[in-house]
Amino acid sequence: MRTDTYQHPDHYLVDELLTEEHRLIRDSVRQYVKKELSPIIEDYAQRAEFPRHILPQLGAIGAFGPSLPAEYGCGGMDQIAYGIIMQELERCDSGIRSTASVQGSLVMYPIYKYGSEEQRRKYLPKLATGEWMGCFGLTEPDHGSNPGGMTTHFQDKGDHYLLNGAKMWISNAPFADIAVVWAKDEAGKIRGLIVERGMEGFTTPETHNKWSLRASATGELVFANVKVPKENLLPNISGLKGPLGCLDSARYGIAWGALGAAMDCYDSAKQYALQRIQFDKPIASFQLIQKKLAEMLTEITKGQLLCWRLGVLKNEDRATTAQISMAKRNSVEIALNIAREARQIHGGMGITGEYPIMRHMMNLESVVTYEGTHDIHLLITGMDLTGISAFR
Ligand code: TGC
Ligand code: FAD
Repeated sequence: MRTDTYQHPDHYLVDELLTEEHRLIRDSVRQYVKKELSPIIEDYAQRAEFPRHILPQLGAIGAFGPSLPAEYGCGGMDQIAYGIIMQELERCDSGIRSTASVQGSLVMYPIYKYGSEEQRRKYLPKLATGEWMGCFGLTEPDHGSNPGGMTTHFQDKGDHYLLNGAKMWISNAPFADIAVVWAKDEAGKIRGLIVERGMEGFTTPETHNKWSLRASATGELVFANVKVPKENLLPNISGLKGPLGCLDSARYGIAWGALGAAMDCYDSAKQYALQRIQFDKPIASFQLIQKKLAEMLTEITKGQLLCWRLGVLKNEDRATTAQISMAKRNSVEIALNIAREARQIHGGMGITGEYPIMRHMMNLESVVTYEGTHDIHLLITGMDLTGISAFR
């Protein structure tokens, strides 16, 4: 069992940009992670198992839908608080952050934003505590980067909808109580439906043999003539902008979160370099090791400032999709680079579960692909600056 000796890097005193409330939230989540998650995460990842017992704990610390309104049992916090919580969770493991960001940004957010008042009251309070868990079904086997091509569809059968199709790579699917599913109606319009576990014809087979996000449960959603009650349609949205709007929120959380993984790798590498003796000296005394650490900290610092500024813009409702894309892409890229450099600093020990490095590195290989791949985010930025879409 690993003792968590993490020390947060803050070279530019970014903490001073946070409010007292932000710092309190950060400290309480960090304390929770150190006490409850860090000691167990490596074992769960090695066993490729999601620690389900932590779900009520994540609910209790406010990790599910923290920036949604308190009247639905949610945190009522601002966007920076949301980012900080995702960062502290991903500092432990991207899979834990994944569970929380899917629940908050991809399940609770669309129910809040696009749902009816009855749907909000029925689902949000239970999702906020973790009593119910949700998943988000957008990606299909043949439609990943291009979700608009989806073939999952439903027909209006008078008193219900009949849903057919399949979704793939769905985080939380194997244990989710509900799924927010994006499917085409008879006119080919994309709509959102809330599908509940237990509905006949709805199954969620688990995806096995992952080398990445091993402590997160991933699965398929299969719909074989599922009768979905009409009141389960999200009434206030139609078109691809529905799911893409949710992605803006989740990608924002990942921008903060991936930096958490980067900071954990950096901190572990720094501590290791100061203790590890070679040629009768700590390896931290060699210029090549210092170069690695200095470059890591420089990228982390730039990332911290980018995320903080994006949080301010998001609080003011001014953050654009392209700004969010840039931050998600940047954070994951630097986190992957930092994980690789940190692995080298740890030498052979870096490949073992004694240190968190390889787990972060493998996790980040999913993070760089989901919520829009690295190249899709580059193209979103390219489209924003040229006005020309290069997707097709
Ligand atoms: P395009 O024609 O550009 O847009 C279609 C409509 O959507 C609007 N729109 C947005 N609205 C809100 N937020 C956004 N971010 C939006 N982006 C676009 C757009 O204005 C348009 O509206 P309207 O009214 O004109 O219809 O769409 P496109 O088909 O060309 O695709 C654009 C592209 C490639 C950027 C988009 O499809 C995309 O982002 N692809 C990546 C797919 C993706 O990110 N999938 C993620 C699946 S969920 C996931 O991975 C969860 S992992 C979670 C975890 O475990 O943490
Ligand atoms: P593809 O779209 O087939 O892309 C393959 C390659 O082609 C990529 O490098 C891509 O950048 C490139 N490419 C594609 N189009 C273009 C283009 N126009 N120009 C240049 N290059 C292009 N989805 C959900 O809906 N819900 C979830 O909860 C969820 N969780 C996930 C969890 C995990 C662990 C993983 C791995 C994925 C998850 N996803 C989820 C799916 C994820 O969003 C998709 O994997 C991602 O959008 C990419 O789709 P794809 O895998 O089909 O790759």
